[in-house]
Amino acid sequence: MTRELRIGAAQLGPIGKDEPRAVVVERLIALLRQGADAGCELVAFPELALTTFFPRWYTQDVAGHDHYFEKAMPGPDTQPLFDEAARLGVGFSLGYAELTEPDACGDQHRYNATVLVERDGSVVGKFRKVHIPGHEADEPSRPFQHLERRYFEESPDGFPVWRCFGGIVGLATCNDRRWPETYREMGLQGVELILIGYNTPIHYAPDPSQNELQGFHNHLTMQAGAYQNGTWVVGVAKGGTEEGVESLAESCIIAPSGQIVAQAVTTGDELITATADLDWCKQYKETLFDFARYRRPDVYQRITSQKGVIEP
Ligand code: ING
Repeated sequence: MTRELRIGAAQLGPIGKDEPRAVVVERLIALLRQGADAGCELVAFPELALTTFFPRWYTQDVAGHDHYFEKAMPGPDTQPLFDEAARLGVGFSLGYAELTEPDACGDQHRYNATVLVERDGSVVGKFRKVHIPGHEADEPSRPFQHLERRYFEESPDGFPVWRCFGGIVGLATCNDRRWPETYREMGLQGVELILIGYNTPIHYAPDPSQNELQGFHNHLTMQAGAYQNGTWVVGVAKGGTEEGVESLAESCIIAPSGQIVAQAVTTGDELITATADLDWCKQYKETLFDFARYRRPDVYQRITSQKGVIEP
């Protein structure tokens, strides 16, 4: 008996800077219902799925974007999504901007977070984005900014994985997908399904030659991560032209073989689905990528101990 999990990737089109959360949540619920109709048990939503991608704008005060942050998850605006998910018996992952309660020092922290919710509406866990791209200071000469490093702290937590939905599930966010460590950190924990939301502008100001390769790099990184760790990977976009910024769509579901088994064909709200055979993971984890048998951390450490290039 194989462990099959019906999964969905709920791609979102643009969210306007003044779009009320209630309107966005209705869009999310519509996609969740489509997932339920398609037999999905788990639906992944994108990074920062409740609001526009606000790090594209500079504010003098870091708190200037706090109205885009959630102080609780679920909170009043998102409770309807949790309630409908429980009614439908469909779990989900949801990216959002997290503003924490003041800590012992009275400091509040801001993270680019994702919550994982089981089919009964209970919170399984929360992930905070590890690799924060972009820049910290105002760069008004850019056609649009990427100030994630001004508005989000880097996660102190690393990459947890959870036993849920009949397998081992992990989370990552956007720029995390470009770093091989992301997948291997979870691969070493036996992950079988990684859910990754992203907001990726096509134009990359530091090197515009990458613009035309955004779609290639998007799939390249996730397909490699899936194959090299024997895991399913779901990449789900907020795409389309949002507040004048063209962002990559091309959401996809990738098998442990690295093959794309489902891909979005629009740049708007679109659900794609697949039946993930979680036991397919073993065909890679117990052969080519049997870490215990073939991986060599003892050697890797020795190379780094040489401290750089060996000169003639
Ligand atoms: N966005 C982008 C990402 O890593 C980026 C940042 C844009 C990197 C374009 C390279 C090119 O997909 C987020 N939100 O991390």
